Parts: sequence; structure tokens; C-alpha cells
Amino acid sequence: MFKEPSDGGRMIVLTAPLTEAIDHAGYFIQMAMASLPIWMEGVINRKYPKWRDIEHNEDGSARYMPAGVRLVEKSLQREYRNDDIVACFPDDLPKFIGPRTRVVAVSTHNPLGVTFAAGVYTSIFGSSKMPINSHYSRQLFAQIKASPYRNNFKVIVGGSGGWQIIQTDTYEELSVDCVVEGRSESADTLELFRKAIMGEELPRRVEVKHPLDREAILFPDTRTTFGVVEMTTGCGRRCKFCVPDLNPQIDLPKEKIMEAVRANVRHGNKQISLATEDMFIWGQVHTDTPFYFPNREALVDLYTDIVNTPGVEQHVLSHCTIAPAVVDPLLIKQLSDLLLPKSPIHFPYLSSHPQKKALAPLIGLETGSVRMAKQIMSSKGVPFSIEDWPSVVLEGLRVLNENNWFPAMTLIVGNPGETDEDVMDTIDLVYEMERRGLFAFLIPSIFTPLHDTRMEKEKGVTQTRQLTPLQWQLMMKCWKMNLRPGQYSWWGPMAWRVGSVGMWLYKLRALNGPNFTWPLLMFSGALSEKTLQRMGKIYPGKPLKTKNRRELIASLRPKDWQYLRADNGDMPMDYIPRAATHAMTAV
Ligand code: B12
Ligand code: SF4
Repeated sequence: MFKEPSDGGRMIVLTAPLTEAIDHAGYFIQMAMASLPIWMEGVINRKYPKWRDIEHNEDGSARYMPAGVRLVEKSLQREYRNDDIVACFPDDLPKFIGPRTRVVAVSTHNPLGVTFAAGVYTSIFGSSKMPINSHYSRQLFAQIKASPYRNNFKVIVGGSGGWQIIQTDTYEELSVDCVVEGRSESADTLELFRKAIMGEELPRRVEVKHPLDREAILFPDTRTTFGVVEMTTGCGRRCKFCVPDLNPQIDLPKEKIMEAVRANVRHGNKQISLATEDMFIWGQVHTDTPFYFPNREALVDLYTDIVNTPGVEQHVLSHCTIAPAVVDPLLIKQLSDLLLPKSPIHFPYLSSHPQKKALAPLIGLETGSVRMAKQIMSSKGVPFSIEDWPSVVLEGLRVLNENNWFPAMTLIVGNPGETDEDVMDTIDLVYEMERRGLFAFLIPSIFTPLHDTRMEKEKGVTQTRQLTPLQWQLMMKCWKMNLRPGQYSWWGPMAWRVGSVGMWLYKLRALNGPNFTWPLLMFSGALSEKTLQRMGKIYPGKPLKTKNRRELIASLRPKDWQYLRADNGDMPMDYIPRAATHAMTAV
């Protein structure tokens, strides 16, 4: 119910979907809400009965908001009075939208659920359009649309999911005036808000420039969802399908990161997570050393100060790449010693840590096919050649697992031009992980052409019914392997068997077509993989012969040897330490 706010409302109201703002239950809840269809909301309600309990400041504004909202707030505070701006949860909009309101700005990560690794799961379960997060995002837009003051204000949307509104042309339906692509710090964003406040017409879509300079990036000085503080922008590995890589490669100043960490703690946050595409480039951007040789001392120093900040009780890793684990295993060990005690993640059946703690960053595996990798991500494994991609994945994962890192690894199924041989190569890699006792949560997603990327115009698989038997086998094998740690109870495997076959009979067989049937039986364990292989219903996979770390290091170009750390061992036979080379030249 809308009731006019006594003060006439705020001039600028900032908000985000409820499901993107909550943080009390950790990262997993939001990822699940991005992937499960709304009819499965009960599963979330049962697991997290208190997920809707949010915290407010005294004036009714939100105690925490996604980092994106906080930066829009900071950007606007450069121009407008604090009293003119508020960041609030969707249910509190009626308290702040009034006759005085000129802009309602929404920040969103994934409003329509059409991105990779999200749409695919809802579509397997039968509704490709309505993941839980999308339901709540739509609810937010409907609420804004229904405001009695709607004619007085403009609705501006930004954030990493804004493109979904552009691509689906849902401006009218969602009552959105303008979508901003890019960062709020930009002068163009401020100009847009000025126009909206003056009641001028706004363009439908505005692309604003990303700051090129690390000093131009703002930091939150209040609490962010999950304690997210930015660490880097951009990446540098240049994968063709990637959006964040289009941003300039910047590592942000340590003092500013630390200030934002302290601000989070001051406002009641106990957890911190540094947002990055690849944590390992921090401290090595635009130095004399290529960014893919991590700066061990700088990273250890940064994370030491973060976890030792009084009040930081939990720390969660976001994204990274896998080659650095092969380049510098000692760095991984030192980070583990530092970060494990504050990790809220526990894997009782995997971790060798006394309290069973683990670290689980998100890493892109994408494909096991070298042919495909060359086409879509030829620098993913640098300094190693992409020809060695399967070896880099297996060796990197070995180092990570030995140090209690059990990453979530994404795979892309249905890349444009993907052949059966490519899928078989990926299945081979997955079987090889299993054979070697390695563990990662494997998250297959269907190729989604993302805007502005070099693959924007390419088309892959669009519906689960189009997946081939091999693509289904890969997806189901990944999920079967993910469930391994959960199957140690006597009832676990039986529950999966009965549950998945029941689900198939009830709904999935019609939705996903005949190619799904045998892979699902494999997943359920109702028939053993050996039996299915003998029956010719699934691909048996073949063992991989790959390079070990020593061989990978030996394969590096000699000019890269100078960046290796001898304390990791495995140095190339012909390597002469730098000091020695200098001494020889001097002689
Ligand atoms: C932390 C993070 C998460 C966390 C926490 C998210 C949260 N609610 O705080 C978790 C793990 C939960 C998460 C989940 C998911 N994420 Co995420 N996540 C990130 C990450 C690493 C950082 C996000 C962040 O806070 N950045 C810092 C802030 C400051 O940046 P920002 O939000 O973009 O805001 C800037 C601008 O966008 C702009 N802006 C933001 N809002 C607004 C509003 C207005 C009006 C204006 C003008 C401007 C503006 O200004 C800000 C800077 O000044 C990014 C990668 C990245 N580097 O951005 C991926 C990323 C955003 N996530 C991504 C994906 C795919 C997902 C998931 C779908 C994954 C999954 N399958 O589960 C889910 C979706 C969750 C959901 N609710 O639906 C993709 C986005 C793809 C897309 N949308 O097209 C990214 C880019 C990762 C990637 N490499 O591809 N994520
Ligand atoms: S490694 Fe990850 S972040 Fe970097 S370009 Fe590739 S996909 Fe993007």
C-alpha cells in the first residue's frame, strides 16, 4: 500500500531486488536463487527459513545493499546532499517514494535470469523465464510501476544485469526509462541523473565510459551485501565470451580496499569478499613482470591485513584463474594458511583442515577440448600454451586440492561450432579428474552470447531439448561428481536414485527430450556407468596422458624463466638464477 511519506519522499531513491540484496546466508543462497525456478522456492524457504529477515538503519534505509548500489550512492553524493538520496529494500519503497522523488534507480545483477549458468537450470526444470531471482526482480519493477507518483520520476537501471532488459526489450513491461551500461563514477552517469531530476527525456540506453585510472574508482563507506569490496577490474586473459574482460585491467589501491573493509565492519558486517575476475593479478598490473606471474608478497600482505582486521570473522574468495596455482604453489599454501581459519565454508568429506574448512573460489574451466579452447580462450592458461590446457587444469586442481581449495568450476556446453569430439574431450577431462581423485564443483552452463563480447553474434544451443546425448552426459556427469561428498550417508545415493527417476517420470522426460534419458539414468545411479557403457548408451571416456608440473614448467619460454620462484622447485634444467646471470655478465 502506498501512503505519502511525511517528508514528501527522497529526490533519489536507490534499490535492488530483495534476492540480490540479502547476505545473511552466504553466497550460495543467491546463486541458488539465480538458478532455481520460482516453483522451487519452498526448497530455499526450508533451508533458510529466515532469508527474508533483513536489517534496517534507524531511518528505515537498508543496512546493507549490493556494492553496485553503494557506489551509485557514493557517486551521487559528490553532487547531491545525503538527505536527498536513500538506498532502501524493495518493501520500503513506499516510505521513500513521494511527490518529491525524481529518480528511482535500480541496480541489478541478473534481473531476467537470461545469463549463462542460470537460465540453463531453470530450463531443465521447466520454466526458462522465471528463476526465483527473476521473480523478485519483476516484483520490484511492478511495485515501482504501480507507484502513484510514477509520472513524477524516471526509472534508471544499471548494474551487470542491465543488458538483459535491453536485449529482451522489456522497457515498457518493466516500466524502465533508461538502462545505463557502465560505471556510476562516470561523468555521463551524473549528467543522466541531472537530466532526470530536471524532468528531461532520457535515452533508452546509455553506454558510459569506464574509468581508466585506479584513483577514479570509488569505494563504499557503508555496508555492502556479503562485504563485497572491489579488488580489481578487467582481467587480461582475453577470453572471447567474457564481459568483465572488456573493462580496463586495474588493481585497486590497498589503502582504499582496507578503508572499505573497515567501513563494512563499522556498519556491522562480519564478512568480507574482494570482488575480482582474477585475484591473482592484484599487485602485478602494469609492473615489469607479466600479470600472470602472481606477486606473492603483495597478495599475502593484502590478505593478511584483511583477515586480521578486527571484526572480520569471515572471508570468502570470489573469482580466480587456475594457471597461477601451477606457477606458484607456495603462494596457494601461504594463502591457505591465512584464509582457511576465516572461511565459513566447510567440506567435511573433502577437507584435511582440522575444522574441515575449505576455500571455494569460482574458476573458469569452460572446455576440455584444446581445439575449442584455442578458438574461444587462447590465453586462458598463460604462461602455459593453450595446447597444455588439460594439463594446466589437472595440475592446478591438484595443487589447489592439496591446500583445501575446492573451487567451483564453470564449463560451457554448446559453444558455437562444438563437435561431438570436443564434448568427448571435455568428458575425458572430467573422468580424469575423477580417476585422480581431484575435486571441483563442476557447473556446466549452456553457451550464452553476451552483449559486446566478440561472440555476441554467435549462436549456440538455445533450449535443453537441443542438447546432444554427449552434451547431456557431460552435464549429468558433472552433477553426479558434485554430489559425491553428499553421498557418504547410507541414504544419500538411494534418495538421489529415487528422486531423479521420479522427477524424470513426472516432468523432465517430456521437457528435455529423449537425449536426456540415458544420461539421467547414469546420474541417478539406477544403472551403473559400466553397464551403460557396455550397452553403448554413454561414452566411456579415455584416460588422458598429461604433463606434470615439472614438464609444464619446462615447456615455458626461456624468457619467462626469470619470473619463476625457485622455492617452488621443478626449475628448468638450463635455468640459471638471475643473480648468477648478472654476475656472469659482470665478469
Ligand atoms: C560478487 C559477485 C557475486 C556475488 C554477490 C552478488 C551481490 N548481490 O552482491 C554472488 C556470488 C552471490 C554472485 C552471484 C551471481 N553472479 Co555474480 N558476480 C560478482 C562479482 C565478482 C562482483 C560484483 C560486484 O559487486 N562488483 C562491484 C560493483 C561495484 O560493481 P557493479 O555491481 O557492476 O556496479 C558498478 C556498475 O555496474 C554501475 N552500477 C551498478 N548498479 C547501478 C545502478 C545504476 C542506476 C547505475 C547508473 C549504475 C550502476 O556502477 C557500479 C560502479 O560504480 C561480478 C564480477 C564483477 N567484477 O563485477 C560477478 C558477476 C556480476 N556475476 C555474474 C553471474 C553470472 C552471477 C550468477 C548468475 C552466477 C550463478 N549462476 O549463480 C549469480 C546471480 C545472482 C543473482 N542474485 O541472480 C556475472 C554477470 C553476468 C551477467 N549478469 O550478465 C559476473 C559479471 C561474473 C562474470 N565473470 O561473468 N555474484
Ligand atoms: S579468465 Fe575469466 S575473467 Fe579473464 S577473460 Fe577469461 S573468462 Fe574473463
